Amino acid sequence: MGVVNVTPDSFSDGGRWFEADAAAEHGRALAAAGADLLDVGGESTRPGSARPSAEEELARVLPVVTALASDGLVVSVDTMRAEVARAALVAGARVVNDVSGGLADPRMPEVVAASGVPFVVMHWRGLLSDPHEQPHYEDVTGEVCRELTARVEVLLAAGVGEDQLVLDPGFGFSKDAAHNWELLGGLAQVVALGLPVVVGTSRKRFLGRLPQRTGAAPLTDAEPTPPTARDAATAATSLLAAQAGAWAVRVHEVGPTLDALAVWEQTQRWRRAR
Ligand code: PMM
Repeated sequence: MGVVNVTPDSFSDGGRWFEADAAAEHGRALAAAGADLLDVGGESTRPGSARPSAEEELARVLPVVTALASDGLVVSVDTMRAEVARAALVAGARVVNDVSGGLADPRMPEVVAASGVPFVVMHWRGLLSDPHEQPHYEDVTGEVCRELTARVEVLLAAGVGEDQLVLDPGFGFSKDAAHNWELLGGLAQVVALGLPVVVGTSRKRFLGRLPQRTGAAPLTDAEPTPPTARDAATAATSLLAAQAGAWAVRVHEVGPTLDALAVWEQTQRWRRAR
């Protein structure tokens, strides 16, 4: 899944693709590099960023979804608004990706249920209410699994089909670096819930604080590397995600992840050949 952020303020690619034409061109480049799915989003979830109005979000997202879908590319829309999801589906999107897991907009479940498309249900406790939230978990992986299961039950009761549901543990959302590392190590538990799983670690802050890069211990407040310097670490997390059984990884740069997956694939092939 290649990331197409049509936002002026996303942490990871800082507004580079804010113009619709540039964003569509970027989406085409990600597809040409091997992305199977293009995730188009018009709202930054960066802590403290102001929400765009629904009109503004629609104006950002729709031209890009239309352009990419009319090229025959498979598009998901990254939105917490039912209205934006509905309009994007009409414009040709084939997947809805909601970082609130359907919590932010009470009308989201009915839009998703009526469309029958895959729905990515991400784990996030905080929504946009408190950018400085201090997440607390006794057992992050277990709690994420339980909270995702609770979302699934609500969505099924609202008429969303089980075959539509895709889970995402929500790296960096209501989670600090230690939580992210523990969750990455425990990803197989999320996969064991039995639904397809998306993993979105790409360029996230915890990957910018690897000790050999910052010269500090992993969980300190050392100055992180810039987001664009985190693609090798992202390729490594993509490989771990694939090995744990993830269905998709959401990445900004497709090449390094495909290389990492190809390395694993080759070893599997030779092992099978023996
Ligand atoms: N992360 C971001 C945005 N959307 N969607 C899913 N399903 N999973 C994620 O982890 C996720 C997401 C924030 O990252 P960005 O600003 O680089 O897009």
